[in-house]
Amino acid sequence: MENKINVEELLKAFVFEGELENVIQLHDGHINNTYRFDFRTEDGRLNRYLVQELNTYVFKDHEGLMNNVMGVTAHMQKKVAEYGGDTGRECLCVYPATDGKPFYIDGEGRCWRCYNFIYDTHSCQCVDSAETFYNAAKAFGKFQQMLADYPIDGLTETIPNFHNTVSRFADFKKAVADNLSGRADTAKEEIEFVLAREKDCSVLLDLLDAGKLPLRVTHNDTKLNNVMFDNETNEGICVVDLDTVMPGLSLYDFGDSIRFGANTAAEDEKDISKVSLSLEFFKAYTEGYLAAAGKSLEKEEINQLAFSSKLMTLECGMRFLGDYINGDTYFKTAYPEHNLVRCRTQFALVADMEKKMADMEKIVADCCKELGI
Ligand code: GN1
Ligand code: MG
Repeated sequence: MENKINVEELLKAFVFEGELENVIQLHDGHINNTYRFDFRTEDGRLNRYLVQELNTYVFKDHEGLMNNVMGVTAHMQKKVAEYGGDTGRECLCVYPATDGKPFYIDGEGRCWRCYNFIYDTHSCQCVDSAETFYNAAKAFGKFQQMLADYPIDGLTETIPNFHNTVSRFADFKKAVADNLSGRADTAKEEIEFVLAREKDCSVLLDLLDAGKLPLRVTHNDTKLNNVMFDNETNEGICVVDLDTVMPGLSLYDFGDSIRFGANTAAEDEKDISKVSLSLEFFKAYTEGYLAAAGKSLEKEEINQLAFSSKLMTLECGMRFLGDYINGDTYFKTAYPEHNLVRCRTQFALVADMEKKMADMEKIVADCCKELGI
């Protein structure tokens, strides 16, 4: 579905170079609306920009959020420059609005921001080879390393309790009790699946409270399609979608990557028999991630890698199901049962991970041995 946008107004809101040739909507995420603006300069160059409408229903504090994004992108720009990388391609950069603010509020109250377009790259909607997933892992591992010395206290929580699975579980139970859409009856089995796993929800938070897991600056939405891959080398060169960069656990990022990328089926596959955890892809990601970030991880972070994959999958499934029962107010959906279909793939994946937990743990242990961690 294309959204109506006021291009004329946006042309005045930001500084673009050249004559506008094209506006194309990109359909990658479930939350924001993203467009590519193409301009032609007088000397014939093609100039592209990424213009994005922030979903302010989901992100209530756009100023705090853009403050995070400005800080984090400036920090990464500096790091990339230090190692002699290409600052135009290896990190995002915010182009401020003409009034100097990092965002623009249009006449209808919609919030917009403008980023550099990362040339000669593509995103992937599913893992096509172990190598691609290995490269994604290295990119997220490197991202974590680049932000390791970023001051955590300077970050606003853009969505409070985003990966607090205990509070997610409470929200879920409330959604079932309120049953705003009247749909709870159509998802009895799925609701039971979640309720039976309550005790999993507190495992990581208990370890955090006990001081066994460190709080870090994390991405918190490490879907495969949030990495841009170089068209020639297939290296993951830039991590995008920085709206949820906040203090968190490294395990949230690892687990969410596995949830999306090591699934043998799409997140919204209707045929549940196609869903399973690919141990090959799990191994590839674990190798890439530990190679990039392993030496800076603490023992308990490594111990929980396999479990975090299951937990993040359960959490996401619970959010999809909660949204279905709430009447689809959060995630974009293409048809009425979309969130129900999505939660079913997540729960099928959780069930398969439960069967394969010992294999996953062994893969982590073997990788650590190989890398001398
Ligand atoms: C959303 O925007 P997108 O599609 O990258 C969501 C994630 C979910 C994901 C599920 C802010 O990510 O938390 O894991 O959908 N982002 C937000 O596909 O809620
Ligand atoms: Mg995204």
